[in-house]
Amino acid sequence: MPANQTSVVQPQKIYLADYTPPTYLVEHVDLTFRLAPKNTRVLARIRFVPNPAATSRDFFLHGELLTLINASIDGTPVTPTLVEGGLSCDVPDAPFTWESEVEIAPIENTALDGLYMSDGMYCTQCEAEGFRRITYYPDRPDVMAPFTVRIESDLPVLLSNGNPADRGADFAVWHDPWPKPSYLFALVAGNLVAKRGSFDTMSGKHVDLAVWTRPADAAKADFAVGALQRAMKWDEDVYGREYDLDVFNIVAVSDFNSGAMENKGLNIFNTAAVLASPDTATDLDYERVEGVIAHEYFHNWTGNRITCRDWFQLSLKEGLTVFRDQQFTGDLHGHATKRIRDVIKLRARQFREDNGPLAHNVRPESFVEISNFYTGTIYEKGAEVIRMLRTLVGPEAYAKALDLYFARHDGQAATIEDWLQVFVDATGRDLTQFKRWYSQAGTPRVAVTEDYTDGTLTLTLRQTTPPTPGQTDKQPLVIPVAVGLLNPNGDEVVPTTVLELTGAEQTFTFSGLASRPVASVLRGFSAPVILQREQSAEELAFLMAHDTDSFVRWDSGRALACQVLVSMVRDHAAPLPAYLDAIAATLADETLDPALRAFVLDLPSEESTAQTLFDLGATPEPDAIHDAHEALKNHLAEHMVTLLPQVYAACQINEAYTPDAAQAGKRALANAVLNLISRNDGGATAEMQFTASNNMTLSLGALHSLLDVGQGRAELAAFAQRWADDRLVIDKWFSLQVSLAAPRRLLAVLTDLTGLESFDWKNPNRFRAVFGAITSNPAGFHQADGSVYRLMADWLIRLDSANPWTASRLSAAFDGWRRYDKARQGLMRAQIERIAKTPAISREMAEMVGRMLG
Ligand code: 0A1
Ligand code: ZN
Repeated sequence: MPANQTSVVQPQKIYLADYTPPTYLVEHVDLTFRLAPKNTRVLARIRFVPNPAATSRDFFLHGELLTLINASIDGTPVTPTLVEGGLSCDVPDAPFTWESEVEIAPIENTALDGLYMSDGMYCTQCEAEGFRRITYYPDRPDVMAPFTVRIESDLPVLLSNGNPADRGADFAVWHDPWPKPSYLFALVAGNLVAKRGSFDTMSGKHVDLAVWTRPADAAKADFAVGALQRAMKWDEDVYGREYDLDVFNIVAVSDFNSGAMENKGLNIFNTAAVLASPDTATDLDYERVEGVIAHEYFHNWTGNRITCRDWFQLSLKEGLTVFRDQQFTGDLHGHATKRIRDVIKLRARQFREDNGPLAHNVRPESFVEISNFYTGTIYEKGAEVIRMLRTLVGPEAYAKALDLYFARHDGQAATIEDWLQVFVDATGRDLTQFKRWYSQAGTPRVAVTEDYTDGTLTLTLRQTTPPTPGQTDKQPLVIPVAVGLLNPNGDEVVPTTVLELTGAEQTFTFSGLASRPVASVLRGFSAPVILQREQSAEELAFLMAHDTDSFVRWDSGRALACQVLVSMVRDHAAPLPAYLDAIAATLADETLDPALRAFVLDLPSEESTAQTLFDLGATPEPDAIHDAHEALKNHLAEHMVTLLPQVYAACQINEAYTPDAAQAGKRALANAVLNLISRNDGGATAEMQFTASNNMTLSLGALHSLLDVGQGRAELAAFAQRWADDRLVIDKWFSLQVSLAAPRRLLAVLTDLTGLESFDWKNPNRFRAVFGAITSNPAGFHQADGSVYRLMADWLIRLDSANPWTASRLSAAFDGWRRYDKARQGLMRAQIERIAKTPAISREMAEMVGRMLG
């Protein structure tokens, strides 16, 4: 190792290849909770039976941060051996009943993992390995059992999984008949109110629905009830999946590490992912709330009834459930906008991950902490893999394979192999090569070249995947490339055709053409790849104007914007007139959906321009990139000075607010146009919009535009005052100031914001509002003196001591460190190493920084 490198000790890894079946299975679990903030008692009575498939009879129960009070086997007290991470004990080689009593302190649980408290309410988060902080148990997903839970507390609302079984003045009993792994266990106790609804299933079963909130949030829960009903209906109509309990409860909690959790019959949600009202939530928030509710509900079949054998299979439930929620949102609100939004997210989150030190397989082969693998790769790339599978086999065969999956694996803990096998059995297709998508990391590049001779177009596709950590040798994948051809007059001559690229290089021909066509490639973003294609500005503008595929129309605009930005940064060139004209033409086209026109105005992020430059062999210079983006927006504003106010006027809405796609599209366009108008009028229109707005979409859009042009101080203050009691809105206030701070002011802004009393850093939403927003201000983050790196590292270290889950995911902000100049690399590396060497850093954080340095 070179002298200037420091070694960082990596914590112990576990490997997929080391999987062994559980030694004992569980027939039934009985839990009693005597709730108290500092000393909750948990009594467990667990019926174990030897697993015939096991290779040993060693008995080990996971347990962390538990004080064992007593334990017995079949009524006889035992003294187990306590070891790090759990206990072992001599047990019979026959069925037996284990009983234990432990004490835990939910009020001290700042990690929000296991049983914890939020606003005086008890709640749980057990995925992936939180149940072991509640009681001793084989806390692994392939141990499934029915649970009976008794909660003793004088709090008014006491909830757990399954159906209500008994209720007294100070206790409640719940029974969940469906065998489940411990990660799906949940308990809630608090002073909550319910918005109620109901759903009659396709076989006529009545289900009571409730969304539980703090009393102050009651008015924001109506939308969630409707969203849940829509999700339940859709899963019956499209996947034939029916709900299987008498009740379905959702609880909103302010302190939550993630978006939401699919616990059986008792979903627990971050308030941000479930509450919505027109004056506090944006259109995007509404879409997200509906999507997350659907996602968690869909897990009831893809995750709960069929769960994962081990955590390496995480994408089995997550990739599939994301794909299902994407289909749902597309069906309800339009596939064109949904697809574009999903691709923007995939490229920002997953492509970035795949291109850096944190790249990993959709099915990882080793990890230290599974909590570090709730990633864009497991979720979004996992969903893309399923989308490709559906494209390759077709919708009917996909439906047949899914029916087989549910029939064959209901009640089981399954693997990726099981998943692929149902496709093999339903279609007869060989998926050996396709399976590489699960075992090969990195984003494939697909280079496209074309040749036209005598009425025949030959497309040559060549695939390569760059090396990723620990994986230098990449094999060709099966890549479905959807292609269509247009005549020079804009008519489609060859409709969408899916080319199957399986070799490193392949050619495809289209003959009988009357003239040289324009090829529209990767329609609908048919595979998660980076297209490498030399295209003239004219051709891109042509596709923007004429393609029948809305994704390619939009993406051609993106590709053109990328070219323009790169030449502005590298050559200080003025933006191509062809680009400005194409944008103006799209914006003026009233036949186009306003939502799609809004997307066309949305420039690639500064982060993505940095990656593009890096891919071209240049060292990205964050300030220059920021200046180019600003300059391009100014050029666009100037170029469309008369058009912008016309479009703005045309998308004003006079009816009452609804979050539906038609209204949301108009507001998105109004806000996008306003952003450019502000560059021409110094923010005058935005001030008016801010004052007149009666919904959060337009208020926030106006504030965004004002901050973008260095205005908005008074509006920010008014906003803070008006929403002082609404944490979710104040999160937006924090976020906006960080993401839109002038780069040189970011350090001061962060120092001010983190000094406020309202900066409750232990609340994950508030911490994320500030430090999660930094990545959308790259020129601010990459200040040449390294001051923002240092501040960020200070706060990550601080948060890590309280909440490793949230801290370690936000540490990924440093993952692009090798892309920058030597000075910045050194500064970032120094901070990553400082985190790594901090005494008592969590295993989660140690793994993340270790991988980033590795
Ligand atoms: N299964 C959940 C995601 C989730 C994972 C971990 C958590 O712990 C902090 C919470 C939620 C989902 O996919 O929605
Ligand atoms: Zn999920």
